[in-house]
Amino acid sequence: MYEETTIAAIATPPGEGGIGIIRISGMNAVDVADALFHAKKIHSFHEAEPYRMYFGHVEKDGRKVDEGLAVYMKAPHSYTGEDVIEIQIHGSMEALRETLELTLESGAVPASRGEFTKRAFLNGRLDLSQAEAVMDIIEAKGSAALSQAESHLSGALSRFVKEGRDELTDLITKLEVTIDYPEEDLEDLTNEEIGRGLSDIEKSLSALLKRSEEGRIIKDGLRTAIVGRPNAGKSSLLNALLQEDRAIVTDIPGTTRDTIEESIKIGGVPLVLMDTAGLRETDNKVERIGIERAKKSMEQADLILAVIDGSCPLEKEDRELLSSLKGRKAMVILNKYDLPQEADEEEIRNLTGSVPIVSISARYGSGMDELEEALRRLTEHQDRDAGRELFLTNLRHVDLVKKALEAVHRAQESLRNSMPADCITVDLVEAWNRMGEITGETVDNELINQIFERFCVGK
Ligand SMILES: Nc1nc2c(ncn2[C@@H]2O[C@H](COP(=O)(O)OP(=O)(O)OP(=O)(O)O)[C@@H](O)[C@H]2O)c(=O)[nH]1
Ligand SMILES: [Mg+2]
Repeated sequence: MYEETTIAAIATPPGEGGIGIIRISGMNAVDVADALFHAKKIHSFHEAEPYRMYFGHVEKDGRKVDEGLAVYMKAPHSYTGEDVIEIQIHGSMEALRETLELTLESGAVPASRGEFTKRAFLNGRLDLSQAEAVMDIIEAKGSAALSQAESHLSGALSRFVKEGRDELTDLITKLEVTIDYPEEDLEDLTNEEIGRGLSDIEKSLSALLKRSEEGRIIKDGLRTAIVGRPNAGKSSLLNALLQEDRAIVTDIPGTTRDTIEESIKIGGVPLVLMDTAGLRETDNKVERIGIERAKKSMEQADLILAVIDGSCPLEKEDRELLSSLKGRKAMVILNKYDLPQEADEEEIRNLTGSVPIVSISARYGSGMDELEEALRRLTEHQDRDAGRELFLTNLRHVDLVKKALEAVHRAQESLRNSMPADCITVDLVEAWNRMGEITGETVDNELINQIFERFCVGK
């Protein structure tokens, strides 16, 4: 067991709720709980049957604080791997605070952020990538992100890392043999095998990185910029998608100045919608800054919704915008469909290529179902793949896989140039170490602390 202290925290979020949970973990969890929770059927949790709920009450100086249930999870078969007791009382901040105070008076210390999960990691209950997945589950913003985090928690990423490292170990061992017995034929044979092995590892790491871009999107949301000329109806579109009056809509061109961000979900995919200032030439300083921001949002966007006022002929700014959509994930939204249409659809098609076009009336809400359907089609593979394939959703992991891949590339280069075996080995060991950092097999304490500081208290 790694720690001698017993920690306690309120595990449920602050605020009022039906139930609130106090979590206690450590060598003295049972004694701490005994000092404050009086179970009806037993005198002490030392007598308790593990994993069974006991009804009772929390008592402070002979006064009943609240009644509730408590469960004892015996080491090592608990979340942290230590003795854990969870006390469920009513979700009253006052009752929870008093109960937590009692645990501290009985010898527990307040848990720091993520300390329960950190103990689980240090006691070998979870590897580092699984511990991080716990955080990702808590923070998941959509069903795709959740299913990916669940798959990391159940060890999909750990298995990928283990297989990769096993293959690397295998290659390193083969190379060691050629170093020890440098007969020529042995080396030729081994080089061919090493080449194949390296290429397999290279392929699987590159494929994982490619999918990781998708991973970021399902986790943080598809950054979706709503852009177009002033008065095209961008803010009206935002409001229609959100089904609330979020952005100011007026008939004065140049109403929106600052970029407004709001999240919605289409299918299982979260979108971060950015309503932006209308694109035009202007002398107004504030508006100009807004337009700069609009352009920046557009550059950074994963998806562009180009709003065109269908009731007027296309203007210079429309044409510029439409031509910039080629090769990007985008959609043209012909707005004001309730008015006679003047914009030339044929020209729009010529300017944009294969970008889908949807006609709507943002003001009256017609065509919104078709728009949502089109958005779903654009984003559906993001949702579909999420359940099946392994993604990286964590930047730390992406960075480590990149570094491992670079090391593999260097090893391939050395092999091509017939460098001595130990030159290749150095890079393979580097790749092996980097992969190990994902699961926490080769990391230092400081990094571990940094990772767990991102957690919430009580987890
Ligand atoms: N008839 C009609 N009018 C619309 C429609 N959508 C928006 N409008 C009107 O067009 C005007 C401009 O709408 P906004 O949503 O503010 O346009 P915007 O693109 O955000 O404009 P800026 O913020 O100035 O860039 C308002 O008077 C809206 O009521 C529509 O579908 N039909
Ligand atoms: Mg606006």
